[in-house]
Amino acid sequence: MTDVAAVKAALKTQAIETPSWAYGNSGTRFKVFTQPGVPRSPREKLDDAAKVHEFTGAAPTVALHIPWDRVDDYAALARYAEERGLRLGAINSNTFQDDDYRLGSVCHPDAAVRRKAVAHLLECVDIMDATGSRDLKLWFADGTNYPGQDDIRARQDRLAEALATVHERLGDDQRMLLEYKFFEPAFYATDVPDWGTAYAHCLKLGDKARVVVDTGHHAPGTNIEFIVATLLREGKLGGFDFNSRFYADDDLMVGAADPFQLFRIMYEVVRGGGFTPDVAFMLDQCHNIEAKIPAIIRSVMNVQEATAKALLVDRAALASAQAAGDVLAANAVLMDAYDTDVRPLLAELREEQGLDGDPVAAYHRSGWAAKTAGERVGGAQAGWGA
Ligand code: AOS
Ligand code: ZN
Ligand code: ZN
Repeated sequence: MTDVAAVKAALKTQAIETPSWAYGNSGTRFKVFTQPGVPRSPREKLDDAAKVHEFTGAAPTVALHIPWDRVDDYAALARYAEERGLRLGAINSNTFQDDDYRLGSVCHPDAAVRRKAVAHLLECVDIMDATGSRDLKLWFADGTNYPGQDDIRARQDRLAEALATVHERLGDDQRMLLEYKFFEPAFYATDVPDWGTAYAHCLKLGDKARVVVDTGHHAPGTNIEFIVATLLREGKLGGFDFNSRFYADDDLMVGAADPFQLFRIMYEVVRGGGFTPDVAFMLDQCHNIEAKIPAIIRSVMNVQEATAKALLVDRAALASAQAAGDVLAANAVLMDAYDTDVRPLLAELREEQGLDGDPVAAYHRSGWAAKTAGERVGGAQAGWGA
């Protein structure tokens, strides 16, 4: 038996961070599609994010990307967010867009390029000071395309040195989240390809360094929930970049490709005591062909649904089936939770919070899409191609 009131109370505390870049135009390397009403500035991205929060009640923070969200006054941007009921979330660095980074950034063989990359990361921490953000999210495009191109071990040494400099600069309440990705844009050897490499660096760095799991950054068939369980056990799970993949780093809506995988991940989060603000639930998605705000609302709802199912797992029944070695009964307990239709429970929960039970329908009724399509001309590209 599970306590539905406790499940609801837990769900009310869940916060899902939306990424500023998901509000902008995006595409693949073949074509960036423009959509009407797309934000032209960081402030307009926040206006859209405020709509997602208004209708879901579960998306109070927005991740920024530097330089895509560069402004003169970050404290003023934070105040702008606050006026809309939002806070600025993780600061995402960019050490992949300059010509200088052809052979890497913090792992580059040239010390001058490494200095430039580290200076950018330190600038991101300055921005965190101004915005009040807790997390610096680090994803490095560094790697090599050909065997022998550079020394794999020397690149790890350079990475460790850069990370240590940034870790040293972090304030008491700040953290760095190191993201891994098994390939792309480097095709032979990526410098942070997997959770083990990220974990090894974070372990050496210290308590402010955590691993972030982007659900789209694994080889097909990888058991992501096992990684989540392991990182939680070691106290090193910093958070998630949620999205879905069919093939590579597809950045589709979380829970769209494999809602069962998302449930299994959320179950390990709940089981491992990770359902706390220490583990950041962030989206890292691009909406190339679908309407962006409804897609982001849908994504928030998908995370909520997977979480609700994970919270509904009858842990006592599962433990006794496991202890009895009853394989089928144990599996059935998990599947019973997964097969529960939690949509009525979530609609009820939203209504208790004074929200519409159906956030997508409420958004469509709000007229925001038509209003912005009329007012915003020449929407900005997210800055992200693929
Ligand atoms: C890249 O593949 C990573 O997923 C990054 O987390 C992210 O998409 C990028 O840094 C945008 O900020
Ligand atoms: Zn990511
Ligand atoms: Zn990615």
